[in-house]
Amino acid sequence: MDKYSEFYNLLDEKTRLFKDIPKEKNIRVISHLDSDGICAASIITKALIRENRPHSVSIVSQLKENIIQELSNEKYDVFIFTDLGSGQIELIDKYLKDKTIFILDHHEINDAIIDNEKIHHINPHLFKINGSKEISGSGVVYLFAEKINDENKDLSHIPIIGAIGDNQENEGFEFLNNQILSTAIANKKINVEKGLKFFGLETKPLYKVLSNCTEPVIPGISGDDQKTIDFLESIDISPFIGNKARKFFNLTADEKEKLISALIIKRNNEENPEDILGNLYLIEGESDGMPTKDAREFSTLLNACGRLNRSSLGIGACLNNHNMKKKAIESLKDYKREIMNSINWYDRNKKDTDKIITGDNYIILKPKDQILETLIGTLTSIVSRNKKITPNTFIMSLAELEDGNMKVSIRIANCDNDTIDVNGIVKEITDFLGGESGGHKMAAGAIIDPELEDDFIAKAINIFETKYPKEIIINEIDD
Ligand SMILES: [Mn+2]
Repeated sequence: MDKYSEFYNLLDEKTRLFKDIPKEKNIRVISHLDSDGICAASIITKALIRENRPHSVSIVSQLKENIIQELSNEKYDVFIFTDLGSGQIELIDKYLKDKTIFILDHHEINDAIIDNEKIHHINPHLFKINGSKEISGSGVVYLFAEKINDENKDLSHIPIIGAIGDNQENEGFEFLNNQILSTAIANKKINVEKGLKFFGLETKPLYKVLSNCTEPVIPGISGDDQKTIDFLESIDISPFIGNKARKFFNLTADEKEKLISALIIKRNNEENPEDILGNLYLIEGESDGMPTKDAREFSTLLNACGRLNRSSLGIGACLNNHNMKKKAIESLKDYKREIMNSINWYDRNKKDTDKIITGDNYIILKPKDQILETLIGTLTSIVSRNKKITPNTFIMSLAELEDGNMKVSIRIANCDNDTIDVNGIVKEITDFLGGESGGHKMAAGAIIDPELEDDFIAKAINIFETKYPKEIIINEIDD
């Protein structure tokens, strides 16, 4: 039997066990804060409503030990963890003994593999299926929901939004995501079109979409509004009607074609001039020009709701609750404002050495409680993309969390050196000082005791200066 059949068999077996749970049992759902996690929560919510099963949902940014401990005090017998849990299965086993647990996740399994009559663990990694590329958390939940009730096929577009949120789309999807996509297309939930793959095509002015686009680059246009406007006029496409900027969907079919050809010609010295074209995943039934039309923008919308602690609006938007969808879309403004606040904090405090420490090859931000805690990683990433910062400078932020812990985020500015591994750095420090860490080579983070702040910074600076001295890094680039 191949790995996929084994995975589907496990889903069959676990849904049968799930259906045996008495209908009156109140179910506790815990999901992850990002867009995939919100998609996962939406699918399970709708599936439970369809089964007439009472439930309550919470969204968390990390499933930390204290959260699991608190859950053990709640009067629920059945817990469903979605898009998280596989890395905390030992803690779940420890605190939620005697409870019935379903873990529907796609993250790496760090701890021991536990699967017994109480803990039902569903994760593609159990069958050597790559959960970081082949299926998202919401995808796992969707397959589970589809087996509970065939009607849940009307949710099949949601795991596509989740998978895009988790960066699983790359000129199409891999096998399991593709199976789900086929269901979504067959059920008229998604329409896949080839088109310009620029972000914001549905909602942003066309000239802005083009000038903002640096990946892929459009020579002579990227980064320059005026040149973009001139370019559009030169091919007889008016960027404005009156003083209102046009959006891509406002163009006629002829204009769209003309634009695409002109962009490809502009890119004729690039490696793949046609790289501007890709799959667009358009949600059926959504209006043109709305952030809920294009699955990529929908995913950003959900992420914004999560970061603003308004996940319920994201769930409402996924489940097509008109009012909540409207509020979710309105939240994008607040999200932009919060991001601007955090960028302004950085600009304002560049010279304040209590708040921002600048060294030869590092910049350390200490916003304390001055920016929204869910945006610490986002701010660190934004600073790391600032072209004025020397490539391969470490950007590290330490900020206070509402729960009293301290969050550390670390990135590499304009990184062009793949020997740098920030996950390794963070792990080395937390192994030494204590705390939980995680991430990958280019982006990592930790949760530490705030009392460790100074020690953490000292140790980090020591590693930046001794392991990655500026001369070595720059010499490596020149090679
Ligand atoms: Mn996920």
